[in-house]
Amino acid sequence: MFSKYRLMRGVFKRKLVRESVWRLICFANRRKVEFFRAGQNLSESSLEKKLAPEAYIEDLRRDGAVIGPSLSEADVRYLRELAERTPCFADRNPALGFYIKDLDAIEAKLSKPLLLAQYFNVQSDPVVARLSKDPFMLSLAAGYLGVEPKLMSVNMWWTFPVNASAEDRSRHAHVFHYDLDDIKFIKFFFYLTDVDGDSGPHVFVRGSNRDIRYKNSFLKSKRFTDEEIVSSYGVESVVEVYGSAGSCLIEDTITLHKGVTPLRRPRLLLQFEFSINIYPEVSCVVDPALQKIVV
Ligand SMILES: O=C(O)CCC(=O)C(=O)O
Repeated sequence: MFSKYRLMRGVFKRKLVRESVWRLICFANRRKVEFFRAGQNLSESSLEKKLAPEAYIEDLRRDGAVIGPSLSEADVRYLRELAERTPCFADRNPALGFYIKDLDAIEAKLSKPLLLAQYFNVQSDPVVARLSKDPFMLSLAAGYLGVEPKLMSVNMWWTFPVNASAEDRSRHAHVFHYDLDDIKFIKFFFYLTDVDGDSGPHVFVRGSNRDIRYKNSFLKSKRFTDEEIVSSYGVESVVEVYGSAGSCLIEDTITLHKGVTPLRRPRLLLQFEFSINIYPEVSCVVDPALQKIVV
C-alpha cells in the first residue's frame, strides 16, 4: 500500500536530496531549536558520565556513531526486571508472545532456535517514559537533527545465541544494512546486559554515514555481506561496540551497521529513536488486542 513512509523512503534514498531538504528544514527551524535546547535542564538528566551534548555531536557527524553516557545502575536493574515480567514476542510477531523464562517452550513450539524476541509498547512504562524525555537525549537529538525532536519509537529486544538461518539473520538486522527511517534521525542504544565479542555486539562502519561507497560498487540491495563491507571500507572502519550493562551508543543508523548473532550469552537492548517526522511503520506500538501469549 502507498503510504507517507514509503513515499519518504523513495524520495530520500539519494543523499543529495536528503541533505538539501534537511538543510532547508534546519534553516527554517534554527530559532525554534535554540529555544527548545535552552529549555532542557541538563542537570535533571539521569544519564551518568556525560559531557555537554556538543562534545558528542561532532564525532557523531564525522563517524556516524559515538559512545554516549550510561544509564544508572538502578535504571538497568528496573529495566531487566521489566523484561522478566512483561511478555516479549518471537520474531516480532504479536501472535507469538511469551515470557522470557519460557524461551525453551517457545522454541519447541516454533521448532526452531529463536534469534530475536521484541517487546511492544514499552514507551508506556513510567521509567521508559521518563527516559524518553531525558533532557540530555532531547538536547543532543535537537542539536543533531536541527529541529525539536519527535520520539519515533522505543524498542526493547533480546537476541539469543543460536545457529540462526540466513533468512532470520537478514530479517533481524544481523547483516550489514542502513536504515532510512526519516530525512534525519538518531538512535540511542542502551545495552541492558554486558556485551563483549561473545554476546552479540552492535557493529557499525565508521564514516559510512558520509562516505557512500556502496552506491556504484555494490548492487542496489540494502543488505551487504561482511566481505563487501571490508573490501569497500577496510577492516579498520568496522567497529564492534562492547560495553557493560547500561552503556550507550548514539548512532545515526543511516551509517552501515548490523547486530552480531551472540555466540554464548543473550543480549538485551533498549533503543530510543528521535526524528523530524514520525511514521507508524517504525513505531513499536501494537494494539494489545492483537497480542497473544502462546506458551
Ligand atoms: O541489533 C543490533 O545491534 C542492530 C540493530 C539495528 O540494525 C537497528 O536498530 O537498525
